[in-house]
Amino acid sequence: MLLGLKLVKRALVTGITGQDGPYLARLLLDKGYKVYGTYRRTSTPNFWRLQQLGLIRKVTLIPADLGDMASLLEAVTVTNPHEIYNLAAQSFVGSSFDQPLLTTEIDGSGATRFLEIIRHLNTDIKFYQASTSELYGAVRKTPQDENTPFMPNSPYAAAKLYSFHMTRVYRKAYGIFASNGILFNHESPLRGLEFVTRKISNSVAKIKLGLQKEPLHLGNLETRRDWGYAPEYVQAMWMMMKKKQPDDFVIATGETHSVGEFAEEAFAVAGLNWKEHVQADRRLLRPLDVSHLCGNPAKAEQELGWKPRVTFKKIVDIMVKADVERWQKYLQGEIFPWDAPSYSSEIDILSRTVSREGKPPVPGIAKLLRHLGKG
Ligand code: NAP
Ligand code: F7E
Repeated sequence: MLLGLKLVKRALVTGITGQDGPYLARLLLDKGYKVYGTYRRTSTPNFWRLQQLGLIRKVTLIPADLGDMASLLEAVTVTNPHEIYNLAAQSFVGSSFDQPLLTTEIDGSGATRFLEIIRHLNTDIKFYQASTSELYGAVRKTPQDENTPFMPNSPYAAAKLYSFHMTRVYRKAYGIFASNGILFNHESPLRGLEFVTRKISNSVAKIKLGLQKEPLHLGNLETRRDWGYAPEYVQAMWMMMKKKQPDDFVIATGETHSVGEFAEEAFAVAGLNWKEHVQADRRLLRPLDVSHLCGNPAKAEQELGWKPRVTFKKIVDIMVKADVERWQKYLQGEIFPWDAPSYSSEIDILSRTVSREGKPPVPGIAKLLRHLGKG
């Protein structure tokens, strides 16, 4: 407080168009922050998530690319933030095998660009780095915590290992408030369609509604992940920035499930047997994968007071119901912000099924919605 005026905190969130960015922006707005978010210039704008959460007019958007130092310097200078949340990344592990150098440039060097800007411009700016459970890679110990050795198994993880250490190095060397959140997989209806959970929930919805006849092709069904709920995980990011001292924290649920179990549960939510609809496809296997992740969030519980509440079954339920609802709205001719129309895999269905009369063209939809508690 200064002369009775409350200081409005300013946060700069990179990657505001991704899954986590809008949830974090919503949380920060609720806490009274002025929120700036960076986005990349693309030929087709990608603001559906911000629109879906009703945030597009509440945040100030700044064009910037993590590969372009000038744009980052401009973003920090113009916004003069108290806190930077660096969420932007080429975050799809599969693509990192196809684009290892781009991934290194963005996910590795991107953080260093910000840290250098902070070092030269204003060392009071707090920095959050989106680190990841992928760092554990060829896991040495289960469950994984802040002391478990890292052994990356992908170009993505190797790039994130560099940014993890640079965040730590700038903290130690220059006294910058720079923290790593080592977040395990976290999901939501805003997850990108290429990630396995959303790929499954979207297919379950289409199969249930009769929009997809062919089986769902998946790669490694045995691989295990510790899946949490994204809106809760962004709270942990903010809590890390509130600490007196910067530090690194594992954010996880402590529960682990296989991809097969996720699929089984997701089909069950729609009253379907996954064995009848899922086909293992060797072409979807990665050159190298991470087989077993399970995090220990004890430090976050003790030092941040953060605890996961939404776990596996509930997350699957939320995601399947959200996708069923979207397809159903679409079938009824509603227009709403959504990602499916931008994906080549969905285009055939979209052009086949437009309901001009505003009636569900798929029989049995009312029954399904009752089953899901939506009708
Ligand atoms: P996401 O949905 O893939 O979003 C990534 C964001 O980064 C998007 O806004 C994307 O913009 C932006 N971006 C990509 N390349 C960029 C570039 N060159 N310059 C500027 N922006 C760029 O990822 P997320 O799930 O929200 O994850 C947020 C962060 O946490 C990422 O760093 C990810 O690696 C990390 N992480 C995620 C998880 C998880 O389970 N979700 C777990 C651990 C760590 P466009 O919309 O234009 O593509
Ligand atoms: O894969 C297997 C796949 O792509 C999970 C990112 O947010 O979390 C995410 O990375 C597992 C892998 O996420 C398919 O091989 C099987 O073992 O959903 P995913 P990810 O690779 O765990 C971490 C924490 C991040 O930091 C990342 O940014 O599922 N899997 N079949 C499949 N995966 C995909 N995508 N598609 C399949 O058909």
